[in-house]
Amino acid sequence: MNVYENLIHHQSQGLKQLAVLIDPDKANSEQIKRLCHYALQWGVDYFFVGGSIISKGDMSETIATIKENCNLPVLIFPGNATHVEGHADAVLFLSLISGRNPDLLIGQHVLSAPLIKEKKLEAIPTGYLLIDSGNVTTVQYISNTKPIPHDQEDIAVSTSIAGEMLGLKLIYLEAGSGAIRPVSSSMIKKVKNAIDIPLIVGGGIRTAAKAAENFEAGADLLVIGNALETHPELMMDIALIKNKFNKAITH
Ligand code: 1GP
Repeated sequence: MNVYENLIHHQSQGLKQLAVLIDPDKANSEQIKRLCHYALQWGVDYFFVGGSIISKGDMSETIATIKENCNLPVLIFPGNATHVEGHADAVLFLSLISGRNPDLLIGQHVLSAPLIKEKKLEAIPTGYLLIDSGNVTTVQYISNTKPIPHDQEDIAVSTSIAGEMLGLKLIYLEAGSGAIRPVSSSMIKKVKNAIDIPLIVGGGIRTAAKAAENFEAGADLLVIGNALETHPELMMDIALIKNKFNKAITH
């Protein structure tokens, strides 16, 4: 089963999933090892690797360290075409559909597609929606796009439907790494009700209560990054929430 088939398999049964995001600029190998250990212990489903800017870190080293320490699927979460690397299990082939920057709608894709094909990397076409979070996040600044206002749920819904109609296979509602205000439950609920493809939510999730609220609202997969850099043990609390949801479905 490839990564997308696994996502669909879980979504079709109403099972929730959890991804840990590692920013190669921020995590050293000791931290990655610790995250891998916790992830295996508590039942994380995927590692995402990436960030808007990677300056001092190394994508391939980060992926190699994860692979040495656990067998979880690693998905590249690219900021641009230079972040694509052959040793991952899949790449989120992101179209920033909330924005109107052609480079992030098709430009970087043209640059990275031949390498993805050559490396036989699984590309998962993903509609990426940046939602305003109360502060200017790195992704907002670097992408040079305007986020969808936090309370403009209809725009998020229309954009997600359009993404699905264009053939994208996932919708990712993103408040931005370290967001002060995460995506609202109400927006998650409305988007979830409008699409059939799996829904990823991330940005600024730093408590188990918020994770529970997001799963309840309809997120199929949550992505947690920033908060684990300082509190890796939070992974356990959030994984327990996920396991509780999934147990309720399988029992
Ligand atoms: C960012 O959605 C991810 O792209 C995760 O955000 O780092 O705030 O958890 P955090």
